[in-house]
Amino acid sequence: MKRWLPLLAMALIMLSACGSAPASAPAAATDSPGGAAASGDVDTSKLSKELFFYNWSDYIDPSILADFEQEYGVKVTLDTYDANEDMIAKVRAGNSGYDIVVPSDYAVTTMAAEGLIISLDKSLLTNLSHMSPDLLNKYFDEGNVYSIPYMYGISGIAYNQKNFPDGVDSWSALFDPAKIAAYSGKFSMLDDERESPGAALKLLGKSLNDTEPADLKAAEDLLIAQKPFLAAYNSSDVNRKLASEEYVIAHAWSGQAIQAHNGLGDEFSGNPDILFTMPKEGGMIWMDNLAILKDSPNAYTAHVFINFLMRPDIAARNTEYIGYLSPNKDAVDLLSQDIKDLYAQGFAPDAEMIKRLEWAERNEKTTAFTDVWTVVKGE
Ligand code: N2P
Repeated sequence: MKRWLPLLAMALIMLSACGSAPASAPAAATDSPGGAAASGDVDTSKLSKELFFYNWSDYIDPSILADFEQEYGVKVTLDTYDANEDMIAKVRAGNSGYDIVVPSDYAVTTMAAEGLIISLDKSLLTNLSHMSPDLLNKYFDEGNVYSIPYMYGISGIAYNQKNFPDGVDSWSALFDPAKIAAYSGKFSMLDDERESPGAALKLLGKSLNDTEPADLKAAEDLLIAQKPFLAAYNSSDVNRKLASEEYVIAHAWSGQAIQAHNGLGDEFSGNPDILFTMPKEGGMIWMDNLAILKDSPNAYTAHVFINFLMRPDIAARNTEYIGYLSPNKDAVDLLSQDIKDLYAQGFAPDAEMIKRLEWAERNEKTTAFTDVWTVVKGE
């Protein structure tokens, strides 16, 4: 188990070797001798009273917002979403009132191309030096011009080991009518136009970025055949429904599975029978990133908040709470043995698993996923 961290580091280096520019030197700390001592280099006179954070659900330890308020006197209002497309639609409409959003990799590309997010002021992001170089400069935002890694994770299958004593090893556990008939109404798929079509494409032995019409049609057919057996498309409380045993198996994000296993703060208690696996056909790896909106009224304060989230003690506490993976190397050093053990049990990729993982890309053809999803959801 102690071998997990070096393996993961090695795997990430392998991943970054294909497709990423070399990491740039971390931003130097700003030199401001006259800066307010209590809060590092922060000019407290420039802070707003409030900050509006639009983040995925169950994706931050609430005590961190309280700590930021206590330290800087800024009240953070949190609203949540469960899909990149929902968040982007709200922001695109204008005047969302939000300062900070958390797009995944391919969604950073979309938002930057549409001018929805600003170039970050790196002189305010002194804690960039704590980030893992292999997780900066990724294909979706080379140079991290628009975004800073928040958390990363993988999309696989969470299941209750009481119902699956021999484990689960294939996406067929969620698609094969001969299997899913036995747990009809007790399983869910992620409510996400890239995730669920992506899982169907993996079962077909294809790339989750495949936009060949015949392959997309085959994926669509699999999803339509699955639909009568599903309890729901669910990205929002699959963690709770696995923990309560309303579901016996589900397509889930790795952190949702850890939350189902461990519980989530005061929100709900965990169920140690919930385990997580990456099917042999492979699946998605992704990273969610902090970005500041073009129409953010509080951009200075938003930078201060992002820098706060990169403080290793804060990032480590957040990671322990939500169970995803931290792109902050100095936070990883602070993690408990308990969470490292879960990572080693399959809730995080090791060098072997990483070979089966793919990142979602955005290009002129990937709008086809919206069409597939519209058809499937409309059935
Ligand atoms: C947390 C959402 C994880 C984000 N509920 C998946 N990209």
